[in-house]
Amino acid sequence: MMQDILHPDAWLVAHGGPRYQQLYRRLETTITSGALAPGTSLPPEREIAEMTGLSRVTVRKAIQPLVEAGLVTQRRGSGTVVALRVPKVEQSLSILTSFSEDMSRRGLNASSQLLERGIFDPSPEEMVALGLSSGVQVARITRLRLAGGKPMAIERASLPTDILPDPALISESLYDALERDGNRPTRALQRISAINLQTRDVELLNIPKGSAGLNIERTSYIKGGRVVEFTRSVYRGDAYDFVAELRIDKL
Ligand code: 16G
Repeated sequence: MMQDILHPDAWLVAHGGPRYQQLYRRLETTITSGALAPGTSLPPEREIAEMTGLSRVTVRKAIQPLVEAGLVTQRRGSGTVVALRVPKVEQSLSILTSFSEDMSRRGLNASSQLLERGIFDPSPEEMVALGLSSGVQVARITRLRLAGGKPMAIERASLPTDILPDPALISESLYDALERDGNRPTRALQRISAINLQTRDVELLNIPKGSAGLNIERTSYIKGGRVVEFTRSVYRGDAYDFVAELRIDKL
């Protein structure tokens, strides 16, 4: 199992950024998705280095942020263990759809109001999420998303500039544009948490101050494992239903 998780074929891509970041993301995804159960021991650094073909220094650099994020704990003598209480529980979504598709499935017409778009210097969060090397810029597109003319969500999408060289060209659906270039995501990880909406957000969404909202963070991948989208969204709490199919683990 560890062999499968760590084998570079499953996660290492040529232009996916520094290898320690790629290994970090692989381990983070495996832990937060529940594929590595709480309490599971990670192999010793030396073995991870062998399985991945990376140096021990690189392996250590990948594991350190997992310790800082509270996803694993390290104790002398017992090595590195997946934390018993992983900070956020993640539900896997069965279908990867765009806002436009979600709304049309509900019989609503999707539209957008542009808040910001262009090429910018990336924030540290964007650099890590998209695996950007230093000195590289990022494409951003921030939109108020409406359904049937009613504001539903504020979405801040960040993409590598070789995937989206000109954000100004996105007029309707981002995923349609990515699809045309053969870069539509095939897999995504999504984190959802509750928030109390900030003044600016309630104004944009046109709902009462103090309303509850959903904070949704989506990291999307294309075939081959490269991250092509990191989007942070704020949804009206009453506007989005999130359905996950659950199955018993093992009989
Ligand atoms: C969804 C995605 C967002 C994606 C957008 C593309 C969530 C939480 N987010 O809203 O990550 O960028 O769809 O929509 O579901 P579009 O193709 O209609 O522009």
